[in-house]
Amino acid sequence: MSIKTVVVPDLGGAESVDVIELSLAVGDNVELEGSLLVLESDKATMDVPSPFDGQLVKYLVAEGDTVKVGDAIAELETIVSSDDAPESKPEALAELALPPESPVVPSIDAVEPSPPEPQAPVELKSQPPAAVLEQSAADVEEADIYAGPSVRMLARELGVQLGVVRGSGPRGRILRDDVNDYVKAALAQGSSRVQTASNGIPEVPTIDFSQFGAIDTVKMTKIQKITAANMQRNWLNVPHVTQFDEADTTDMDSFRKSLKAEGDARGIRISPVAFLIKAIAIALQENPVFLRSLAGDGENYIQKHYCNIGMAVDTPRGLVVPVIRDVGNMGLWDIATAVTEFAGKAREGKLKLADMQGGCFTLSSLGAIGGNGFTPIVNAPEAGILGVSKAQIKPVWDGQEFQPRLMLPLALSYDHRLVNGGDAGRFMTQIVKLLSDVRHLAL
Ligand code: CAO
Repeated sequence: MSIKTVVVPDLGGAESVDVIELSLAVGDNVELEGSLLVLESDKATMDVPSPFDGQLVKYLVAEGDTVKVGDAIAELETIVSSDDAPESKPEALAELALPPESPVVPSIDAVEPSPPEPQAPVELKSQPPAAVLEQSAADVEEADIYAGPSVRMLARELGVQLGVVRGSGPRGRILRDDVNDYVKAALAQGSSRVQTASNGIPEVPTIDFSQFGAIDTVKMTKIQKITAANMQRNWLNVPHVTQFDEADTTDMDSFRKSLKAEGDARGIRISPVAFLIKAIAIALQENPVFLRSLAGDGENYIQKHYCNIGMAVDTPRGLVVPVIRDVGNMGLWDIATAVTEFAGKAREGKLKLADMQGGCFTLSSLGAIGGNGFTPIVNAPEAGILGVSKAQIKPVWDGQEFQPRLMLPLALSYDHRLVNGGDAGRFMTQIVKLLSDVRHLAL
């Protein structure tokens, strides 16, 4: 027996990669090709396999380290049969270096893709009934899940579908502890099954539509699948109430148009969405009940003291929600810039996962598309979402006569576990006031 150093193998073209998971504990035995650790480039994750049967002496790297080809990553004590002693193979160390042409290590691009950028991690902690959690898993395919091989193996052993487990690692990666926590939470909820296909809700029948006419079966994009799972999860978990109102945006629209010359000079286009986000930020700060999320333990709620607002963006690949951060401290021009940048990145598929995390409240504006109103689904664990439809000139009675006014339809959906009707009424009334007289936006 002797101690060998294992080095980073060929990375399939990536210059440096992050160590995202150490698969073993010191003293663990590992078989040939068993996972030693998991590396991640910006495109993919790869499992570094052990080059022989051995025992882990120590890791020479830690989770979060960045490494490159040839860096030492671990020391292994060989466990070899007498006819395969390392002494008989003086080139053993060279073999361990796994040169680029080595067939033992897969190319980094060929392994497991990183998660789709717009994926928000599926939340466990604020989602109590295991039975309800079970539903969304069926909608998220294994390949869409961000977890390393050893975590996948653990999940398989425990019968957990990773689609329902919230990842607490970097960029929402699912860690071993997340799987263990999920099982503990499921057991604590009295569920005898961690995961099943159905949760007591009558299933929609699967129909062979081709019997009625020509059809195509089209593969859903990752974004579509994740959106479907998230929407179902939110719809099933959140007791929704939707409140409607209209804001008179005649003056706001005139003011917005009056900013056009200055906007052109600054290279910034101010759309109604920037005013809406500014109004929401002010209303959130004055109605902090909308900055709450359930803690998930049934005992507490989290009160946030920051103000990040998500903006639903319609893209060819599906719906994504980038988050504009710290909006409370931003002026209209800054918000307008962020709206344009995020909408552009969203449409070009360039959003990073971090761009879509940390939201407190969401704006869904269909104003540029049309419609009188709709009931948006709360983006749990947020407490509320404002749906905005197309502003239209309507006759409004001013006490003496009808005036043509540009009326903006608003629909506020909220989680009635966190927000009462009175809270929502105050929030909505303030939004209407801010949009109807934009001087209040400056106060
Ligand atoms: N009423 C009337 N007109 C409106 C309006 C409203 N509520 N909101 C925007 N408009 C106008 C804008 O003023 C602009 O016209 P001008 O160029 O003449 O000023 C035009 O519509 C186009 O706006 P836009 O789409 O370029 O930009 P935006 O800032 O209004 O919206 C964004 C940005 C990202 C919110 C939007 O493009 C988008 O993707 N909306 C869809 C969101 C969505 O899918 N929600 C549903 C989620 S749940 O399924």
